[in-house]
Amino acid sequence: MPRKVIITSAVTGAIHTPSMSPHLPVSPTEIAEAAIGAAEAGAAVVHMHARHPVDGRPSQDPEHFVPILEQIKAHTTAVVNITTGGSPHMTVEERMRPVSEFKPELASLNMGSMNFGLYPMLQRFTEFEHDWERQHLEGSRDLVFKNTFADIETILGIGNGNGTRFEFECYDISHLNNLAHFHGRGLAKGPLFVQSVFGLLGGIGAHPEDLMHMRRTADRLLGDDYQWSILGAGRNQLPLATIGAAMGSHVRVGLEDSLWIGPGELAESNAQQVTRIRTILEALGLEIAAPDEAREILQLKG
Ligand code: KMH
Ligand code: ZN
Repeated sequence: MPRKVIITSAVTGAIHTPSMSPHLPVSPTEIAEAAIGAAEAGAAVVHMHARHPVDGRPSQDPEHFVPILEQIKAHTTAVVNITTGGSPHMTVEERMRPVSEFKPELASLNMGSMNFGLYPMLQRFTEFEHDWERQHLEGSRDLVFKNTFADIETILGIGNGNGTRFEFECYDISHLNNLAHFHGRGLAKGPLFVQSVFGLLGGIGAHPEDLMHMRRTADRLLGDDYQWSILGAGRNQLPLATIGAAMGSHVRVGLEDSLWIGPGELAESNAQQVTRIRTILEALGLEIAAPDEAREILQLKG
């Protein structure tokens, strides 16, 4: 069987704020429609955050997820991947709420604590409709995205108890070491879905050498018990996904990770980014995984 590439679309996230792009999905209907559009364009997995319906700030209140999840499930068979990262400004307890409530087949799990520098975006974005948006960026100068060993173990315990498997977010080499530690203890179970995150301030860079180093280290530590996926932040999204896919990875796109479709050009939708990477993958002779094929590759409960 030819290798199939899983496209994940991360549709809104908690990094970008509503004033940055008119195309960032904010209301429950916008977020759901963005996920449905991404799935129709070829995303097998949709990675989900919710936002407060009044001012668009990130929210982990399960009530804010309900209308989004209902619409996605009614219109697609995509794998729904719910965040446990929430926003780096939230407590870990807050971040876990939706996964505890909805017991999804897939959830994100951040594999280490780190600085999370969003403030460079203040150079590009200066006008904000809501006060929280500026504070969100300014506050990242003195922010630790907390993911201690105890936090990770707690989230693994919730997932393992509910049949939820994980997209392991690895922002640096040390996060692969942490993942190998939990894998060795039998708490993180293969096939591990390793999401290598490149180009966030506080994590590994976005040079092809960084990508190679991640790949070599993952191979050494995890052997063949992992499925590799690539997430390049901002302008790195398409180049790194393309390099990774040519080397055997799955790919993640979406407005959570990049607002852009080209230099200085805002993406009009998540579906546009999915279509762009899909075109590149197909030009490379690669096939796109359908949702049930992604479930098989990642051994999800369905
Ligand atoms: N925002 C991404 C860089 C999460 O939701 O758990 C990683 C992420 C984290 O998606
Ligand atoms: Zn996320």
